[in-house]
Amino acid sequence: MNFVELSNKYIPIIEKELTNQINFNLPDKRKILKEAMAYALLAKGKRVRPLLTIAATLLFGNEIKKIMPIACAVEMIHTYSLIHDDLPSMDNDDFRRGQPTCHKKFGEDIAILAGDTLNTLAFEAICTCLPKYYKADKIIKVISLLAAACGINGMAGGQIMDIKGDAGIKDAKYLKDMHALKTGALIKACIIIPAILEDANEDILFNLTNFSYHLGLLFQIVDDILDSTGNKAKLGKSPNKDKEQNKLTYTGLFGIKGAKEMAQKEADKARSYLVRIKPLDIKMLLAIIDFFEKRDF
Ligand code: GRG
Repeated sequence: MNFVELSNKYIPIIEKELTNQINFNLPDKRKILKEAMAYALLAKGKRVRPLLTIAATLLFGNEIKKIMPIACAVEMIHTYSLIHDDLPSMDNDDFRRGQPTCHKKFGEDIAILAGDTLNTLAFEAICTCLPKYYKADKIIKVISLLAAACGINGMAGGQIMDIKGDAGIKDAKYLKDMHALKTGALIKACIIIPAILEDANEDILFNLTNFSYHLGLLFQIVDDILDSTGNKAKLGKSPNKDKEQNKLTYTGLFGIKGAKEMAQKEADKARSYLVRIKPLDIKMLLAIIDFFEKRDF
């Protein structure tokens, strides 16, 4: 099974569920907020975080309908982070997911609210849908883990390190820590939450935690390479932003060749932790590592 087959099989299910989750019937001005949320959420994303969530669930042979609230929640949170990251006060991007950014289309005020509302809708979806399948103590654990992955010790923490850091820092540890938080924490949550819901033992949790750490770094190193080498049509976003904004990046610090070697090492490390949890069915996660390594969008 490769990533294209995975995407063809599961993305329609993910997008149908996202559409259902956002299908509010609103009689008043809130309609425009819903429109902005749907514009960003239902645009053409790769859906790697919900795919990871499904892949981690399938390790345990679970039915995917039980994990769909989490798959939707991680995509909503990710989309909120993209909307806010694109704002003029942050990365100031005009183009995302193959279309004008949310604030370009709707204005900054509505884009900020669309991001805020996707963030809270993620947790609402979990609280509404998960009790059908899991007990309250597990759900609280999951909510706490996901909230932490988005907060000061996760995505928002990584974002501030990014905003306040620059290419002059030239510190590989700072770069790694920043990305482990900014991009890696949510990726890790996509893997660990299904494992917790399915009562994975300590050994499996240990290997999945290490796997997801290296997978997150791999994703980000390749993202840095694509920012230097990719094109707008394929990426669906503007390239060369990192250089323009004097960002601290893997390519800036190690060059494109060096960054490619690092990506390969992270992919190998991710695989090495994954094979330790055999005989669980790791095929789908292996296909995701391959895609992360070779992707050009
Ligand atoms: C605003 C709190 C806050 C955080 C923003 C993750 C993040 C933090 C910003 C995104 C900026 C960015 C381009 C980070 C690099 C890695 C990344 C998350 C890329 C975009 O994710 P993809 O490639 O996008 O999965 P699609 O559109 O395919 O979902």
